[in-house]
Amino acid sequence: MSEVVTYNREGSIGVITVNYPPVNALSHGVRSGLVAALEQGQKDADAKVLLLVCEGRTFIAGADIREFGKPMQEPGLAAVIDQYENSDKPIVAAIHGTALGGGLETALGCHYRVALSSAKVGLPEVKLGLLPGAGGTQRLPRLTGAQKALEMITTGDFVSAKDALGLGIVDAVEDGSDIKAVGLAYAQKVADDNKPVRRVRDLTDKIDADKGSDVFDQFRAGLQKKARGLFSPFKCVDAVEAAFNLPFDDGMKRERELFMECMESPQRGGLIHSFFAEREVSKVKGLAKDTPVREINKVGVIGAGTMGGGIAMNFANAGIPVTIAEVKQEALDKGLAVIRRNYENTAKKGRITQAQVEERMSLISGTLTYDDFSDVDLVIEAVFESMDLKKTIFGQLDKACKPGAILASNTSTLSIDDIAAATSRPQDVIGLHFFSPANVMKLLEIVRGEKTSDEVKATAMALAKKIRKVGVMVGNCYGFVGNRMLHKRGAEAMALVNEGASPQQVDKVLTDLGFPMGQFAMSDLAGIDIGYSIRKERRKAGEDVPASWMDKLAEQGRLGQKTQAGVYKYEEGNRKPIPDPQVDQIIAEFRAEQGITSREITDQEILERCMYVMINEGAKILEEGIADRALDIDITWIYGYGFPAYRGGPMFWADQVGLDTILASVKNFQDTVGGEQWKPAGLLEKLVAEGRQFGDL
Ligand code: T1G
Repeated sequence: MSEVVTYNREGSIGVITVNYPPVNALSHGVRSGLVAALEQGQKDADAKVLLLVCEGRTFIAGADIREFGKPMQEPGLAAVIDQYENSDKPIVAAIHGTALGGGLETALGCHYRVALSSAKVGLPEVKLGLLPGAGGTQRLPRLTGAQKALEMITTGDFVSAKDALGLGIVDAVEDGSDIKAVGLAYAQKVADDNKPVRRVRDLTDKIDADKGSDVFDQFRAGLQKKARGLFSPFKCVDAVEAAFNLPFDDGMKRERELFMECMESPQRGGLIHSFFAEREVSKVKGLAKDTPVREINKVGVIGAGTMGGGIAMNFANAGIPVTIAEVKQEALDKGLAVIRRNYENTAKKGRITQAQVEERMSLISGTLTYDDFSDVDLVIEAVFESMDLKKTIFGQLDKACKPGAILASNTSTLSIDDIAAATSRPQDVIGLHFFSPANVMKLLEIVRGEKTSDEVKATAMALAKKIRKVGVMVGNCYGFVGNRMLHKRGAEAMALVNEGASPQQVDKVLTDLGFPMGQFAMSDLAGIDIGYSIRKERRKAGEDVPASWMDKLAEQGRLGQKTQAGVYKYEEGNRKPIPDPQVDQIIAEFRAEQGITSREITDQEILERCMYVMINEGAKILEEGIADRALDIDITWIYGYGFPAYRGGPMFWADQVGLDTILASVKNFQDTVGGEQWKPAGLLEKLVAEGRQFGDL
């Protein structure tokens, strides 16, 4: 008898119970256990109806993703589900938590489905670069019709139990939390009413209704934009369409073929790496799981600008009262008005209700004095990048805030240790680096200072989860992980334009790689003045920062999208970057001033210089322990800088390209381009010498 799947009978109901923590994934053990338990139920003459139910926090949450890429062990899931569907005794699936992927497919192989009202169902395989490979693309549309099946399968979004009932995916929804009791009651009713076996595969009305529909081509057209660069969403449409053009068994064969194409796509590896990496980053090296965490029930934010406002919204969204401090009433009123406008825009899109707008606004207040921070548990400073100003503010917070309050900075480049040194409690100082727009971007770069206590680190990691961010713990250095690598890429992009490339050529190489926008379009979004003031700050600090044609843009008031002209020009109300011959002229004049003769530059050189300089810097960041693991860098770039998740992040991508190839190119640029950025990282040389990868670290 399998350890993870058991069979017993309660009255006339044969109960098949899966118990394989944490999420009852369909490992080989669970699949073979399901078959053995079914056979027991079939043989049990006193069992009139069978019930499939799971222990723990959820119904089956899918195939065991850890088994992907390994040799497939029989029985395969499709075969298991076939046996359930062909049972001559009705089988009821009782769903709690999340019935996902192969889990929902298994439930669709059963004859009746009952769910708790708190449950969710979904086919999220597309998020792993796959498609439902055990009948989901053939059985789901037989219940929901083409449109909804395509929506669920191409987005992978979960559906609530209530909506699943409306769509015919489940037959009943019950309140409460005791799924076994709900399942037994429903199965008893099936037995008492002598309800027949009802196989989803036999349902045809929804298929007939949508046969020949152009909904499939509409979806393909829509995916051109929404799923740019992705492989599996298009295969999902092909598979669902097969359900409308082929008999069930042929549709299943077609689904299998398409599933295998997705399995062989490199995107599957990238997306599955991203899935597990996102979960691994929450386990910080050297931070014990049971490190005490402080309560964060009241928060202060300094600065009601774009970042401060967005940061405050995260806490209000999580139900935590937040007070924003500003120096002038006018700036405070403006900041609060922007927040209300953002919420009302979200309500207009139907994503929240007006009542929720009011509820969240009621959690946000303003002040002109730090005295109002005397009882907050956390303060986040979000003022512009000036070390002097930040030191002044932290000195004042040190006096105003209660003992045990966490003092955090949203700085994106400056030293957390220097800021902490302006207080008497450096152990309570940490960097909480949000990304713009702060209420949207999922990444929270959590910067530990030399003296930051474990309790404060653990509190910051827990807080990230509470405000629905992906928290990545990194060490303190200029630009931390994300911006430090971005600055290297930015400098190479600038150098490539100085030498002869055009901004749009560089940006196209990056968007073709899968970034949502290129280096220069990003500068226009962030504001040319941001980089300009940082360069000025660094020159003032005596650093040798090279001349830049971007400074000329700033000095001519071309600050980017906000002035409808930066590196690109923009039409009123449109964010589409349009190349501007005036900028080509400015760049040509700059080259002449610098005595540069421009040359033809290939896309491949642009790709290598923009990406390999980042990889080399990433290796230095790992060497220095600023990032503990390559996956910390991957998640930072996926959730903070739009690196395509289907490539797994920069370090995972580097392993796919081949570290020997990258090292050879780095060494070539060390000779031809020069500069510290092209000095090969010791770690990169070591890994190549040992034939290892970043993923092995
Ligand atoms: N396989 C293996 N491990 C899994 C897993 C899975 N399917 N799902 C979760 N885990 C692990 C996860 O790594 C973590 O481990 C722990 O469980 C808790 O997860 C044939 C091809 C279910 C909504 O895509 O979306 O079926 O870090 O931290 O926030 O068609 O996990 O503790 O060691 O995420 O409460 C389709 C993926 C598979 C669902 C729970 N299924 N999972 O979220 O906890 S493909 C999915 C989730 C498939 C068939 C195909 C979420 C969750 P650790 P967690 P959570």
